Amino acid sequence: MYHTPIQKRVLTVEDVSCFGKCSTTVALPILSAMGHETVILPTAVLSTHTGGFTGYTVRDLTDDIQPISEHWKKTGIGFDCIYTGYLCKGRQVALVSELIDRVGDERTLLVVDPAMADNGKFYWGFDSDHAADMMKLCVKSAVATPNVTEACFMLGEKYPENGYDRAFIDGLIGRLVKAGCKSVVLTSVKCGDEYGIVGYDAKKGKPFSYFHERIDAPIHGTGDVFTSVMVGYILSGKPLEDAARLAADYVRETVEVTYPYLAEHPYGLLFEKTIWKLIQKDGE
Ligand code: PXL
Repeated sequence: MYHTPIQKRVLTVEDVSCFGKCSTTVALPILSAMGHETVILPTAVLSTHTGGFTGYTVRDLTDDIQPISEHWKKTGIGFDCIYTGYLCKGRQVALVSELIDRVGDERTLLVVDPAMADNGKFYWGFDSDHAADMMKLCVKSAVATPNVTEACFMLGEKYPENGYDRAFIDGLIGRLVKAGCKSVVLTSVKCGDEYGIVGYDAKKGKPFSYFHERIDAPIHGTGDVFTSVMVGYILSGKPLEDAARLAADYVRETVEVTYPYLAEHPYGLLFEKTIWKLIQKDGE
């Protein structure tokens, strides 16, 4: 039951937003379509995600993290990957860090998406203390996937409201690595008319970037779709840069498919229309 030779097993640690497509409700279908076994640890249950909705309910599941993970440890369940996303503010982040030590081992790839902010603003309820906590988790990870806003906030810097250039982005990655991050994939990078990712592969000691023509469609959960697909490809054996490029292509195509329907479907990506492209036959 520990690690299974049949498929890779990935634990997602993030909220369940019952309505609205983000976090667990996109990670599970995507990772399953890509052939991986999924295990979930819901960090909170919300009636909807917090983008564009008001009056949503939030049940914080912080107190369940330790008993659930202790049971897994006793049962001998191991993970090829632990992928953390949206976490609640406060002691939950440290408890997730302890969970990683409890059920992860040297074979477990830790991917941290510090989902907490975008477009220069924190999501509802988050602040600079949470950004500092998320930075600690990113330092622990093998791969961190902040967007530009999250990277700035984790470094205690201001988001450049009036725009930035490529030198700023390269500097941001340099400062994250200097602070202890290993591989980094910076998402939502807007340079001129282009939109894309800039990364650093710590295994290869190599920077990389990948840009597309820009489409302005700020849709909640886009980062979750990106990281889920990237994790899926990494677990299928792709090097980080290839996995990140393929994930960026998938997100780009799915944004294009969603764009005409944004008025009636503003709360998430129409990933169900493109998910078939992620289905992989064994060995691919
Ligand atoms: O990663 C996006 C996300 C995840 N979970 C919740 C959110 C958001 C974005 O707003 O509100 C609850």
